[in-house]
Amino acid sequence: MTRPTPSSEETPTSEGSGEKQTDTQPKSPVSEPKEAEPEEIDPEEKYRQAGKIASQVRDEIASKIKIGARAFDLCEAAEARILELGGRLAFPTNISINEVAAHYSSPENDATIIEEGDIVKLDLGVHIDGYIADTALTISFNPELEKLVKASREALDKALELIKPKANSKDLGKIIEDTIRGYGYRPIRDLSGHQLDEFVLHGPKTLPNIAVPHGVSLEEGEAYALETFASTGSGSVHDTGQYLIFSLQPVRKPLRNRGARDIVRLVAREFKSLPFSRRYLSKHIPKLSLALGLRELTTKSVLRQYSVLADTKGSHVSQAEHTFLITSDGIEITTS
Ligand SMILES: [Co+2]
Repeated sequence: MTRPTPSSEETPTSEGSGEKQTDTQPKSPVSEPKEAEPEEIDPEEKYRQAGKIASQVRDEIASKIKIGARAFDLCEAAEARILELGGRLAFPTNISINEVAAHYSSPENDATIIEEGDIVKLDLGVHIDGYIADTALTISFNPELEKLVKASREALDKALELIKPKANSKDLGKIIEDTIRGYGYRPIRDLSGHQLDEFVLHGPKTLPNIAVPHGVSLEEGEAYALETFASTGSGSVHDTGQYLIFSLQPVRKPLRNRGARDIVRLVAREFKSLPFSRRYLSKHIPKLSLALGLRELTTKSVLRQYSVLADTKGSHVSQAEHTFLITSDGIEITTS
């Protein structure tokens, strides 16, 4: 799941960006190498387990993305399978079609069906005890868009080849942009890959899709999701004003609606600060309470809402994404 770049941010690179919320979330200290209890599995191994489940589910669901398939069924199937394999949801499964680049996760009673000519992005997330795997692929039902699918995939592969301790995000952005432009498309400049941390999906360091003047250094021991977006449109996304994904913010406010209090209790228990879908809530909260509760919580900024993001109408967007760890001698891709 991508990190939108706040419009005030000139270079999508550093801490101190507009997205303060993620910085203030409580971070548990990463486990010290001191005498850990023998039962305790180290974070790297949890990243690996999450990655294994995420890649398996991604590939299984990819084979179910067909003309006539319902977006709702694909989201539900992916999430059920993640849980069945022993993972938890790091964010709701996204099925974003055509000019929609990101953050579309079917609402309850979604009638969206995959049609001939569509280009479909599947983006899913798994965590094991807060250690996240985030991966995406694109399937095209339009032969003319095969090249677009290849462009984001090749950009991702080339950028991954540059990863090692001290790699700079500006070099990644440059090779992503050059590769996608080489195919005659535009990279989406306001979407970025992102650092991962325990129960933190969008960490402070970002990985831009474009060349930027100043980057950040990637360090050994860090985890990232690198995602590339190629577009036949403007290369920029806008908020469509549709909100299907939310996350709980670290604020406490008095709440008037019972639905609002129920939502907070459920989400704090099941997702902590990780994103969740409206579809999930609809299974546990009655319709009217859900509508009133969501309204109060978003108005009071207790919930952050992620708008569905789209490029220009009629354009097409492809995406590719892997999660990786930076090791002493390079990279370990957890979702390959
Ligand atoms: Co992501």
